[in-house]
Amino acid sequence: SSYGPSTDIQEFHDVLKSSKRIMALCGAGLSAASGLGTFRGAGGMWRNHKATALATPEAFERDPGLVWLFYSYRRHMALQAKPNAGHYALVEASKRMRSFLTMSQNVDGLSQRAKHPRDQLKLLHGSLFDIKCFSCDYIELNNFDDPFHPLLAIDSDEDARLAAAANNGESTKVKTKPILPKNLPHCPSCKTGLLRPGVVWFGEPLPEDTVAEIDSFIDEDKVDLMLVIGTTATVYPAAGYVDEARKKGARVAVVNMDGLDGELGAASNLKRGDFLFQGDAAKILPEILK
Ligand code: BJW
Ligand code: ZN
Repeated sequence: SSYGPSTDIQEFHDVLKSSKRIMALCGAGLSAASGLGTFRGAGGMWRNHKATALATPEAFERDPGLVWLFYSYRRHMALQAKPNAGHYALVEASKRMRSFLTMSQNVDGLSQRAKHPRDQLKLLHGSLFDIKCFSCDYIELNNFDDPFHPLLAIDSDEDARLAAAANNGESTKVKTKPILPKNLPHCPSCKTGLLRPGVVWFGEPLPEDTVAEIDSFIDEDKVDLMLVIGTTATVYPAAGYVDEARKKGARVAVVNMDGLDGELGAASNLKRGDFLFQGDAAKILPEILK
């Protein structure tokens, strides 16, 4: 309706040009054009498991081998993938506008590989390539071993085929060969804990320093524009930043595939003065951030 969000690129350019402080919240849809799956809707399955059901400490305690195989597949796919034009458009805009803070929920490392200015990129949910101990504080950054451990080698073509079938609604009965926990990689520091991917699972706190840096950016001054890119904005506290930016005066611009359909956190309450660009972020971001 005429009271809904604008889809006018020229109007968005005017807002962008006059914006001094900008934030972006990114999600899995930013990397979709690079060939990586999303969590909800089409793309949210691995073998016969929901991706979100594997992203919990409880799943890891129940079957660490299964959860590791899922992350081994994700590490492999992310390493094979390349940053897309959406990642690069964010990098270019960030270099032009130093008060542009990007918060990414993605763990795939693609923004880093696109050379996003480090101090303007906040990783909310960690990284597939950080390795932590499930029991102690041990952490190793930037481990790109693929596979991470010989037992975690996966047939990525077969997994990709199964994912495509499951996401098509076909029932895929896959029996994943169990891996005994004692055979999984253990912590070099405490020796007893299992190693795990350095991502943030449901029920776990986001990195404290990262949250503090974002809070201080928001507290510092008003925010002019909040971009919500390729995310359903249904996972907290990440999704909460959209409202926090709004409270600081920001207009909201949503870029995603679903538009106003579905049960979207961020796009469901767009108002006059806001923007909605429906489609592929790899195509839209270079156009709107020019
Ligand atoms: C395209 C596209 C294209 C497609 N172009 N677009 C308040 C209320 C209710 C619940 C809670 C609350 N606060 C906390 C909670 C609990 C929970 C939570 O939020 N639950 C909700 C589900 C309700 N939150 C937590 O548990 C968080 N921790 C926490 O709160 O800790 C508190 C604590 C404090 C102190 C001590 C202890 C605890 C942690 C949340 C961690 C989320 N982790 C995951 C997994 C990360 C590892 C991994 O990658 O495996 O993060 S879950 C998963 O969801 C992943 C994602 O980052 C996240 C968001 O998903 P995303 O990116 O939005 O993907 P999708 O699939 O949802 O959306 C894709 C979008 O792309 C769609 O919009 C498409 O249209 C679009 N798209 N193709 C553009 N080509
Ligand atoms: Zn340990």
